[in-house]
Amino acid sequence: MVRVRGRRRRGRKQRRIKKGQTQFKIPILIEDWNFEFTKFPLFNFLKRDKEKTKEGLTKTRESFKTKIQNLIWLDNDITPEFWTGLEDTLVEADLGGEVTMEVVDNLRARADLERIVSPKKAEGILKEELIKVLNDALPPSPNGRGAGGEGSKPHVILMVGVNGAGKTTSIGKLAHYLRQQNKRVVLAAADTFRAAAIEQLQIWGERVKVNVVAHQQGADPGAVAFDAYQSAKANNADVLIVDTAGRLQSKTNLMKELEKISRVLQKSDPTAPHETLLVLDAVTGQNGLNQAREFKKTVPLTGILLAKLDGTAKGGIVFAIAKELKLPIKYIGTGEKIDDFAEFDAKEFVEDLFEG
Ligand SMILES: Nc1nc2c(ncn2[C@@H]2O[C@H](COP(=O)(O)OP(=O)(O)OP(=O)(O)O)[C@@H](O)[C@H]2O)c(=O)[nH]1
Ligand SMILES: [Mg+2]
Repeated sequence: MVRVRGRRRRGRKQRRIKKGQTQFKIPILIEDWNFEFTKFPLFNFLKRDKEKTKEGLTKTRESFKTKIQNLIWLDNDITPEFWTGLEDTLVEADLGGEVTMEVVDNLRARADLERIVSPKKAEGILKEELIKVLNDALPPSPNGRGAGGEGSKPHVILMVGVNGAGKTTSIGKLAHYLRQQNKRVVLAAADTFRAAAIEQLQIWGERVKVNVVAHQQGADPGAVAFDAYQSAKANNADVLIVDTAGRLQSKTNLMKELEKISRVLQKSDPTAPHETLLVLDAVTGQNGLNQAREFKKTVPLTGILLAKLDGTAKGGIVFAIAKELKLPIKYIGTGEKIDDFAEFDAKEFVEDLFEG
């Protein structure tokens, strides 16, 4: 039995699913998919999007920029202190030892070659080198199309990650983001484990006006994903996003459950899921990177969604993630609100660290 959420608002009492309660499969009638699009001319939305991202990076920028600026105004000439100060700043921003060494070595080599003696001029090259780290590490990933998923409809995105990383919230924000681009979205409440997880996703569904396919708590997540796919297909949806329960990378049985969800989806579309995004909590810094390493060993990840970048001054973790994991950072979360979300752009990210 399946429970399908429409855009109609229902009372809390009605929304709650009690154990053993019968739920009926409701054919989805999707009117008003594009209801609010005219309110958001694309240009305004992109502009607002950029401002929001910049705002979300305030903590990292303030710490990073102040230190860089102090170095730059330290002296008229590049001195040995400049190089050690730069190294410390990059390490403190959580870029990691490997990235820091690469950036500083390249910058030194270029400063020698191009006879750059002033720290102010070195700033421009530093930006270029930082962008290069991201671009070199990240394979180009066309928006919304993962490997093997060319043209698949619905395009299926599986969200995975440890408990509390920000999966469900990010799904809500991503659904909103896609809706603004006239995409039809369906959500699958395949976290049937945590109490109130289904309801949390349904609340997001109502907020962003997309349908949520859910069973009851304790149900098989694979079965939810299967039904959600059928529903998305029947309604000609562009994107299906599957929420999953938080799990530790070390729990083999839970990791196997993710494989099962994928296998079940493949019954409907052998190329699904087209994207498997690991949601990482930026606040956990280098620890998050360890988690990601382990996840990557057992789940075929296609990209990273880095949530809670607003909550840390160590946004430099972006560079360490890119370098180490060699996975595209597809999206970033910069707050708890519906539009605290953006597609990741290497150049803009680096500019945001220096500007403002
Ligand atoms: N500041 C901030 N908070 C966030 C962001 N994304 C998520 N959160 C908060 O992080 C907490 C956990 O978010 P969830 O979306 O429930 O995380 P989850 O990964 O689905 O958690 P489980 O389902 O329990 O594994 C919530 O309080 C969210 O509001 C973000 O980008 N910035
Ligand atoms: Mg969740």
